[in-house]
Amino acid sequence: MTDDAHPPETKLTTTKRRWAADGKFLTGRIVRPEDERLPPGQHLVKDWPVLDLGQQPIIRTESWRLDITGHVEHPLSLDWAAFKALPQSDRLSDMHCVTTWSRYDNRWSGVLARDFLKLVKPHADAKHIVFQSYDGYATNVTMEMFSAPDVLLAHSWEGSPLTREHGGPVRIVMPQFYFWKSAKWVKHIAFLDQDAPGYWEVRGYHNVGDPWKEERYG
Ligand SMILES: Nc1nc2c(c(=O)[nH]1)N[C@H]1C(S)=C(S)[C@@H](COP(=O)(O)O)O[C@H]1N2
Ligand SMILES: [Mo]
Repeated sequence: MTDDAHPPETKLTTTKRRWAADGKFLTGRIVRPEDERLPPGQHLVKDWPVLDLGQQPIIRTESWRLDITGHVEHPLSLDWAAFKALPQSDRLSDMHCVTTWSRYDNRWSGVLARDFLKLVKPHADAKHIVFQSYDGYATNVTMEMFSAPDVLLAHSWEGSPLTREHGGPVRIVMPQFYFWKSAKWVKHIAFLDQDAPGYWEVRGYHNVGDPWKEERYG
């Protein structure tokens, strides 16, 4: 699928657009108590739900590529061996989905965004980033969001390779934001000097998505 493909509407995408239009799940409780781990309006799950546009692309590591373009000193096209040769790290973090489930203590392995940034060397004007995925999905973040110490380009979860349904071979993990910012099946990272809202951001979701501020819809 190409970057400008338009993923089809499904029952789930239609429902989520309606929830965004209606402001569903908003509690108005956006002051964070110091010892609170669960963001407002969220509930804890032990299993790990699968959410996507209904198409789970099959990408073998042999044909996988990750392209880095835009305002960077070192544009790259990484193959699997090159990606696995980058510095590897682990991070433990919680995930929060805008549909109200949260899951604690997920151990991710992969390349830290901070190490990745040292490699590509973004220009000073690269304040925005868009992740594009093999299923036609896209989501936008700022350089500041991506530079957080817990952000990864993850290839494993709990010590095993990410399954296809959860975005393998490689997905983004941005634990401080609702998980629609954590692009599964990532294939292209574009560094931009202006914002470019992604799939959900143009369909009623918030542009930032901080769960502690209930930034569900925008
Ligand atoms: N490529 C791609 N990434 C995606 C999505 C998608 O549809 N396509 N859905 C997002 C949403 S809305 C959520 S909640 C999480 C879900 O990740 P999971 O299926 O591993 O739980 O993936 C995010 N990343
Ligand atoms: Mo989501």
